[in-house]
Amino acid sequence: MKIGMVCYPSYGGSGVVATELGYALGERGHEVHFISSARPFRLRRFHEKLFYHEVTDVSYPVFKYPPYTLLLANKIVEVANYVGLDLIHAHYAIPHSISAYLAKQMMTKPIPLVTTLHGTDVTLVGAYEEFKLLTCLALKVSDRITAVSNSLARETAAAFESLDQEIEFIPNFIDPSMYLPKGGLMSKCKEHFAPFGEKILTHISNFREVKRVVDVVKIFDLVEKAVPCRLLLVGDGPEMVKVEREVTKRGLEKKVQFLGKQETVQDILQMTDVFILPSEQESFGLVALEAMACGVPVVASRVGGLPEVIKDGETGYLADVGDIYGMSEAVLKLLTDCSRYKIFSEQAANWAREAFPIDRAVRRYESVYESVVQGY
Ligand code: GMT
Repeated sequence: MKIGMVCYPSYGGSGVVATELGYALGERGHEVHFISSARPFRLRRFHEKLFYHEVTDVSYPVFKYPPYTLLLANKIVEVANYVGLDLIHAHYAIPHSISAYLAKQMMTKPIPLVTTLHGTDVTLVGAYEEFKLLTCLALKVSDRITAVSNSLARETAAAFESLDQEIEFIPNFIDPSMYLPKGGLMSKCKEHFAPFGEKILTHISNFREVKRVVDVVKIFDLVEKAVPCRLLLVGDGPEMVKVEREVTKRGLEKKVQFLGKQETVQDILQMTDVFILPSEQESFGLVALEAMACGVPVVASRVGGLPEVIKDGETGYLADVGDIYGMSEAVLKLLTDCSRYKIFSEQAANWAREAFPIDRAVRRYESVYESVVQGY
């Protein structure tokens, strides 16, 4: 099949899911055409079956903002007509499925549309009622809708009661060969960040408010008072200034390292002892899965899809949003009990492999594609 993959290029799980899915589909003989405003950040390795089509930007005096949704629609038609796409897979209803729908009206031969929900579509509607009709349209015109967690599928069905289509749950996934547990081996890198054998806590995100990165610093401060450790903060985003201020206020500058945006996170995860994800909302939490696959237990908030990803009391611990004491106690439970830590670490690596293997997810997407193409 020839698949048009529409996704955000920026630092975030949905782009990672689209890209890894693309590589796996390419390996299975499909042709995958990424259509985005920039090259998706993990689309680096050359593959003969993978293509990238950049949406051209325009700057015209009457446009206060460049009309990205229209430019994307135009690019989708161009690619679909030229290469003969069989279907479009849009990651995010808003704006990608709307652009795809518009594109379909202009195609020489209209093709099916599969929409995958990653969470923010529905929370956006929660925050801005005016998006409800548009999101509803995006879902209605999709030939199939998938969601990355059960909780997101349920939440979407509840938010759009009038929707006839079923929302199919296909969990996010990892390629186990890319995320290997190192069993806390002392690497050169680990020695650099923790020269006296301190424990390493890590957080990776796009530093949006919803990620509650300031909580990460507060949790670290509590933990560090009991066990010598270091905090690695990976990523960048709107909350960065607040986070830096919190680190300074608490006098933690020498113990907290900001690593900025990183393309591959395996090396960082492999030297991590505990991963912290105290988000306000998280439809899945792909980075928590990546951490577990590297044998790193995760301490996170009990929201959205996180309880489906992290087994509370087996592969990590969950606490209520904002419960920094609960989360710091959970981290300490892991750091102060070697045998508990070893069990959790093994369980995390096994669970990530058993429950979220890439092969299973790719086969599920493939069968969704086959059924929409046949029914067209
Ligand atoms: O969370 C973000 O800010 C990024 C966003 C994205 O576009 O990648 O993440 C969403 O999709 C990921 C992949 O399915 C999920 O793992 C994240 O949980 C989800 N984020 C939220 O629900 C807040």
